[in-house]
Amino acid sequence: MQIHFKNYQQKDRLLDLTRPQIMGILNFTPDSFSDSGKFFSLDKALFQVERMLNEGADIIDIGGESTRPNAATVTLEQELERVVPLVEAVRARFDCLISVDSSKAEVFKQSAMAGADILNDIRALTEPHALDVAAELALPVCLMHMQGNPQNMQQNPVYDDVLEDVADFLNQRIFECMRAGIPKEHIILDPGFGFGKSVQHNFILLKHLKAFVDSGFPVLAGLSRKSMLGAVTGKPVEQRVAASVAGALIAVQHGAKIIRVHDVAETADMLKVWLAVQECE
Ligand code: 9MG
Repeated sequence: MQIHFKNYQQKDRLLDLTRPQIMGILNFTPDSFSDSGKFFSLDKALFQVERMLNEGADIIDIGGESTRPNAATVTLEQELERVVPLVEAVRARFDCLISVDSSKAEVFKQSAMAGADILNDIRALTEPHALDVAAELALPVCLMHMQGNPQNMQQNPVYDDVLEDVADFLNQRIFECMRAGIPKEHIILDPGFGFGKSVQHNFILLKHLKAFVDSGFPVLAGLSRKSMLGAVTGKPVEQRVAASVAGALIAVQHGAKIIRVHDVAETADMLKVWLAVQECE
């Protein structure tokens, strides 16, 4: 499975999904990359990008809006200020694939002009103009499921049947994307672990991830350090590396093609072991 596309500069790009890809997370938000709580440090962020690439990341996912439960919203101006210069700086220094984690049409547009390759949207292109801009940019898009929004999503998530409800939503978004002119071959699906789901909902989705893989679309899984792992291990976020790697392995084993992670080195080791098993007789 491969996604061929042209970036904004009309350069040929390839998202090669013949083996699972590691997407390294770079949240460029005040809690992660500020100097004395006020200024963002581009140098620190670039150092982190270089480290993730050396450790085995294939894609760097750059976001300027915290999507944690109850996170404050950011304005368009704040998000543009955070994301676009960083995309530009990463593009100037590294030949990796860059995804931009946003929901805003203007952030997608300016990030693509700065060199981003993939649009990663936790709101599945439901914000104003996002669908049309994504279609114009003709980049691969990741459509994620979320019930509610980051401010209220964990209050009391309810589903008739979590697998069916998530699949119905994603099918509807696929339909809308294709109607807007986004080619089927550019669509990536994501059930959205932790986004408006109870611990039980998340584990049902993980156990049955193959149902999404069987749709034929590449599947992205983001479990890294999430509270579903804290719920079963009893560990705080900074001690969830092993649980995150275990979750990523289960996702890959079920056919996920992109794994979104904080802990790149540990995930890369896991993938090497997984690949060795795939490649032997
Ligand atoms: C931005 N972001 C945070 N968690 C995520 C997840 O699970 N999937 C995707 N696609 N993006 C995410």
